[in-house]
Amino acid sequence: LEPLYMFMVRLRLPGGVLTPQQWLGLDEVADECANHTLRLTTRQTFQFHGVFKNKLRPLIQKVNKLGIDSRGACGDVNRNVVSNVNPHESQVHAEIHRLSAEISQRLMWRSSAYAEIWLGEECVHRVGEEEEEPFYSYYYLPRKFKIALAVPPENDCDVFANDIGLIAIVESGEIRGFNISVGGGLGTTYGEPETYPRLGRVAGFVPPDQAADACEAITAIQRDFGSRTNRSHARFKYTLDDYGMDWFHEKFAEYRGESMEDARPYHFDNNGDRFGWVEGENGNSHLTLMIQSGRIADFDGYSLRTALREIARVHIGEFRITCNQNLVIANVTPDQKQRIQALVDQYGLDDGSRSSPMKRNAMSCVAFPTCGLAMAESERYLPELTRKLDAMMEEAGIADTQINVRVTGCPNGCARPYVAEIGLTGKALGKYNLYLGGDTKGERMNRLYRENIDEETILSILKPMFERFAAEREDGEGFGDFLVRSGIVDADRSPRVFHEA
Ligand code: SRM
Ligand code: SF4
Repeated sequence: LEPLYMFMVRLRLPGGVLTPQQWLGLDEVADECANHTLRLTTRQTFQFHGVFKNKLRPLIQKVNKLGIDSRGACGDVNRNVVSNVNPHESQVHAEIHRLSAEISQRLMWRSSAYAEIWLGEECVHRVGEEEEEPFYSYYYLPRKFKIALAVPPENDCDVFANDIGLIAIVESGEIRGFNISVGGGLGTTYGEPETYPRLGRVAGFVPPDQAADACEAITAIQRDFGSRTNRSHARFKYTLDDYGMDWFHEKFAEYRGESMEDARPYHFDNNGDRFGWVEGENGNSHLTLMIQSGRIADFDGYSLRTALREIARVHIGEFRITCNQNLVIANVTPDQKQRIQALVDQYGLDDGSRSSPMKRNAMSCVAFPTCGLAMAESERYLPELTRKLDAMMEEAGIADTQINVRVTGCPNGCARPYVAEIGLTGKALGKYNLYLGGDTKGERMNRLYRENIDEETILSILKPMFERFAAEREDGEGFGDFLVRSGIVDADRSPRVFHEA
């Protein structure tokens, strides 16, 4: 008798865009093959949880029929390419989405094993016959690899948390090219100070038609020089810190055949989402809904999954998943807007007006019960934590301030806690490390403030900080910026001090 194996399946969805028909198909898959929920991830795609072994093939086959796959969603390859949702600038977004798909395709492995194993297609290779894998060869990458595209002033994809970040330089509504940041990555291991989160650094600029080639060249540098002997040192961030940026520039010129140009000026405002309706330049409207922790289910008294299914049945535009685990009902024509709004009202969906700015921007990773690496609760803890923080912020008179809170169940950083103003990472059941002092733009990391503390201690640390912030903040100043300016949190962010409380 075989144990009852259960799996998580993650899809590839470059740029996080899907049609209402695809939504309805995935919604059915959640019932037929998984645990009746859909989970939006911090990398703009879906995860299915509770997939029993005998449902794996049917799931992948059904998803494949919808024109979606799970290729490269996990493994030592380039992962789901994420991008800014930015639907109001439709021309720029269309180009960004096209490029996300192109990069994803360019860095995709070619093996026919996927089709053979999961889709039941015939084996096209005989034993002993080599399959051609032009980019990855037989050794793939030393570790996972991540690429993001941002359109300033919005940094909703946390571009600097990625191995490669493309920052669009837009002039007169046209993309003139991309600044390229390299070496972002957040995972770290407790007790191993040689592992650390790191934000990507801007290395230069490339014209738009060279962006995909540049990504391929950079990924190839990591393929050839990333550590193959120490897995916890195998991300690109460590390769860059080992060899240095001058070396990187030399290698880039060698692999690409030409150097990068100097980086162009850009400015980020925020790494959150804009909630509610916005009108796009094409006259259509876009509605961003808050989906707590990205979990789509029919909860007690809140039929979120049913509501989104109803919307998908009438919607003729598309859905866009944000990197903050939220959902955009995009390209709603003027005559459809009322119909969609009626469903939002009927089901009490949160268009941002039903939650505080802190709560609607908060993120958590999955953690228990499905993540095998979790040390503490995260998704199941977030509602309670945000309720308590809301009450404290209300008391301090700062309820309408957006404070960026992110929780994870372990130090791997799946909800990007190290780029939050308040970051919690699980240490043990009910215990977290508290990180403070990130900004609201995804441009500055926080750093460890207190280690291994329970909720009571976390709240007792934050309460006087909220009060001081309320009394002393400057006009428009964020909580993280205040903590740094007032000296409560040190400004040094070098890897050397990151783990020091
Ligand atoms: Fe992650 C591993 C969930 C985004 C860093 N991540 C995992 C696994 C697969 C656990 C495992 O290996 O057994 C988690 C599955 C939990 C579950 O039960 O579903 C998991 N990661 C997630 C998601 C679903 C979090 C979420 O709540 O949305 C995100 C899925 C993204 C996607 O669609 O592809 C997710 N993971 C991230 C991010 C954020 C990002 O990419 O923007 C990071 C930090 C950025 C980075 O990569 O540096 C991240 N996940 C990790 C790491 C640490 C990597 C490292 O360099 O040390 C691991 C562990 C590992 O790879 O060994 C990990
Ligand atoms: Fe699991 Fe840790 Fe990622 Fe949370 S941060 S999903 S606990 S690996």
